[in-house]
Amino acid sequence: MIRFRTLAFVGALAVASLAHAHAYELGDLTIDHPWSRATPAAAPVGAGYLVVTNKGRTDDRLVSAAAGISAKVEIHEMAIVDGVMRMRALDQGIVVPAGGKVEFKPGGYHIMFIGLKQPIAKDSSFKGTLTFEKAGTVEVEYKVQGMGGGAAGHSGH
Ligand SMILES: [Cu+2]
Repeated sequence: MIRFRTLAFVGALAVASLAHAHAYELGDLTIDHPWSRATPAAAPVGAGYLVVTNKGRTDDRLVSAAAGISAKVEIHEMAIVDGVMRMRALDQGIVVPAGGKVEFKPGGYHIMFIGLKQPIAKDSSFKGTLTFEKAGTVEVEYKVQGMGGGAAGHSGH
């Protein structure tokens, strides 16, 4: 019986992780698993992460992002400048190379939500859009995970 219960548990985990994975197709682009982190009550900013894969033969470019949860949304990069981790807005967006991908992840590229209208709550989700130079605009849903390491990197704001 113990073996049976273990199998049932593993099965439930597999279903849960499938439900958690989500992806969006837009022309030659795939946008994988947009997610965000819960923020403390008074936090002015939050960040979004995802992976964009380009199956096409021409480069594309993420030119802008938007979301209803904040006054402003920017595309940011984290980099070490003079030994200090800083972030900067990428006004030209980010190229998604043909046959390649761009990962937005903690400590690297991220979508920055500036001027949050409400805290980003754990286990919730919110909608946003991503606009690419060639492929156009796609609506995505960011799934919110709990607070955790890496969030401190946003103290630079
Ligand atoms: Cu940022």
